[in-house]
Amino acid sequence: MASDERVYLSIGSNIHPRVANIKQAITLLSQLAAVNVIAQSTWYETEPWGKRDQANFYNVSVALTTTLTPHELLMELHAIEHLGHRERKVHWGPRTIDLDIIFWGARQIQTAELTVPHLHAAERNFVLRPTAEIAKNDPQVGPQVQAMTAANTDQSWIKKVGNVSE
Ligand code: A4P
Ligand code: MG
Repeated sequence: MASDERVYLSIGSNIHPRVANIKQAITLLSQLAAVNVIAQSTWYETEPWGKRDQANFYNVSVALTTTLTPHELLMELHAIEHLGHRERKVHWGPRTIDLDIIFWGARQIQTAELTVPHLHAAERNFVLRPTAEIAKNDPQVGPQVQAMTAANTDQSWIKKVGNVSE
């Protein structure tokens, strides 16, 4: 049975078709027997963060429970990125699909391959805004998002997308 500890992912794409790329990733996630997707934020279009001379992103956050270990979930996320034709060329550069683990309940994880909370979560509107929407009532993650949001100085724009057609 899945633990009631909630895991939050940030999902992004800035290569056409952005919506289809993200929808495919969420479908593949929800098809994993060991993963239960329980919430999805609204859709946002966001200014590229870090490396600004690239196309705008679409970003959403999702909440899930899972019986997988953090390492096992990361391997599944890489497999989904692979199916989404993700290529690792430029750090913070354009990508068809990117799935990052932002929070894992109250856990602090620091291994060679995984840092949770995500290293840049506290500095990114495109992570904090959608995650706050779905973490409000989570006693483990809600307060973390609130504290990060209060201290966040990110100036990048982020806007809700009413009609996700592309
Ligand atoms: N890794 C460590 N911690 C984590 C974690 N919490 N979740 C390791 C996922 N992966 C984690 O990632 C490199 C390695 O990070 C992984 O193999 C994993 O072991 P990557 O996705 O292959 O490389 P990258 O994308 O070039 O670097 P990085 O640091 O992951 O970039 P980010 O942080 O993913 O940022 N602007 C907007 N508006 N929206 C975006 O979605 N995304 C990025 C990418 C930059 N700017 C953006 C957006
Ligand atoms: Mg990544």
